[in-house]
Amino acid sequence: MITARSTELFAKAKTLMPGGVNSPVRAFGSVGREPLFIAGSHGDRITDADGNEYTDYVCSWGPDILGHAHPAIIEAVKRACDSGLTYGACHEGEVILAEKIKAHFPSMEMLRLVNSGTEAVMSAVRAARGYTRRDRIVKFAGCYHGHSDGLLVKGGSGLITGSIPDSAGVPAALTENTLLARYNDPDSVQALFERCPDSIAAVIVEPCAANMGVVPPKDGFLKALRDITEKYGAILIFDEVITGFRLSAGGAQELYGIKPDMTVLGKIVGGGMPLAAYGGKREIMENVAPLGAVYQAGTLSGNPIATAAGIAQITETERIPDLYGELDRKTAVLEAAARSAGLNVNRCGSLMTVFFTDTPVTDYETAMTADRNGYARFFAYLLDNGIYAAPSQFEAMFVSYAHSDGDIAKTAEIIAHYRKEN
Ligand code: HOZ
Repeated sequence: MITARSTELFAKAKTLMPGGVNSPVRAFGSVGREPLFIAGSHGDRITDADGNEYTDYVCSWGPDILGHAHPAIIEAVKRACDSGLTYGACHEGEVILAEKIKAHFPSMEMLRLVNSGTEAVMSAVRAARGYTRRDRIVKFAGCYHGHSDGLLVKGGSGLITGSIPDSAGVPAALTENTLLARYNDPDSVQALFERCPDSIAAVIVEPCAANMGVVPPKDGFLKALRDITEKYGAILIFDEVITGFRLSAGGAQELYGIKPDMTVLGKIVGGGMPLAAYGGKREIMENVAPLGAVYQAGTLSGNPIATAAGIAQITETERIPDLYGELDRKTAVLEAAARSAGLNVNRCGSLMTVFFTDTPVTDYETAMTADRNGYARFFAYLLDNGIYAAPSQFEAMFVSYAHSDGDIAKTAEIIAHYRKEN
């Protein structure tokens, strides 16, 4: 496979951007290859700058649930562009999208549109602190909630991948109110509340973790978080940036039947454009400016092009009968193939990770037993067979509705023939 143009672009990019990239994991650093530069995408395929085509299981880290360049979304964006790119003022698209989000996530009685998951989480935590008048928050080791200072503590995604669980450049004073608990271990949360019964504002969790690889919640874990936060008057925040509109139309909260106080959405909700949302109980959100004293703002928040893409994508998902059953069925084929090759798989709906460890992965510690070199070999094998998977052991494979049965079968066959000793 010739990748000369990608190599050339990467060489230039490295002189211009740290590591040659605008987000760390895409540098392919942990899989020992050079990144591919993508020139185009369509359906379940991406094409690199040298014209090589791959079946894509990254799907832009989740947003492309209907596949790349979905005609209805592209059309909606083009139409919106004709009316201008940004107003910095109110417009109807914001209202339509907010209404749609609320219809699927009734726990989001009021919400705000922002530009990225990082911004949404940062704002949700601030709203929770403002409402409760408490400073501490609880997060789980291995969960990733974007790159705001207070949440860069034992984070997943690029932080685990790059072995920098606690980022440099974050003053200790900004993380001293971040308490760490163990995923899937309600006792670790209970213990923190017993130590600080009156000062924890919120517990933030990925209801199905997907940034230390996919780690589904054990039975009763989310319910225990609901009970503990209720008992101590703290806010339960579900970070559904990945799981929202992916595990079901109403996200993990609908799938698992647990209602959080606040929710953060990103990725799918923006249809591939930079858009995210945070929201929750009306009494919490009424503290956000201009109604209340919790400040958060943004010139591009609720941008008309991004809202047009989000509305179009959600509308399309609503039109597909049994979308989530289909995604589950397709991903189950890949799971079965990986198991037949003797691989250790975690899957939740259309999210899946093959872990190179014999230990069942249920939290950060067990995820860390995975052999990164083993994953790097698997990644290289897939890439050389025309399959583009996450370039890190600690991310998810994303399956979209555009993945054809033929491509799924082909991928399954390739995975089934993988030998760990390769
Ligand atoms: N945070 C995203 C994955 N969970 C993006 C990773 C990257 O591009 O560095």
